[in-house]
Amino acid sequence: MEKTFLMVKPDGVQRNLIGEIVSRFEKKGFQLVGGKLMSIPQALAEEHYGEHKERPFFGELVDFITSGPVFAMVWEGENVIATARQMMGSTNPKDAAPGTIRGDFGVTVGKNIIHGSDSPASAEREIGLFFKEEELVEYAKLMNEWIN
Ligand code: RTP
Ligand code: MG
Repeated sequence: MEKTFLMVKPDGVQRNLIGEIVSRFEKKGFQLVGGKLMSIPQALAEEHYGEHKERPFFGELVDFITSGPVFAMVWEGENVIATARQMMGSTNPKDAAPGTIRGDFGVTVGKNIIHGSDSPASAEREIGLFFKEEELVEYAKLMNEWIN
């Protein structure tokens, strides 16, 4: 079953949005298989956002993501990578549709509340960066029979 890496960014934690965000993915029908509140070390932040190293906002991005605790999660489900991105909305909250997380709760691109892997390759890479194998829990939910 497909897995993705999602993370409530420091602004989402400060604004008490962890529960709201977890609730949206639970209600959608995805399954939480890993989660932890953590502070991101500088080196991990730079590696996580490595694809943006040459961008002018890289320094700000790393400073922001290390500025306070984040809630890191792994979610599982059919097409969860692409569907989670849709549920998050466009990168810039000004373009994000109402009903999406960024559309409902965000204002500026630098503080856009949530991160989600953008492809199967990044999901695998990011899960590996943030979670040890033994931190992920495989379990059956009878309710999934009503979804899939
Ligand atoms: P993320 O990686 O955080 O899930 O966001 P994303 O895929 O939607 O967007 P991405 O292109 O990967 O950009 C990563 C984060 O960089 C910040 N950003 N700032 N100042 C700017 O023009 C700018 N552009 C991007 C955003 O916070 C974005 O989430
Ligand atoms: Mg991205």
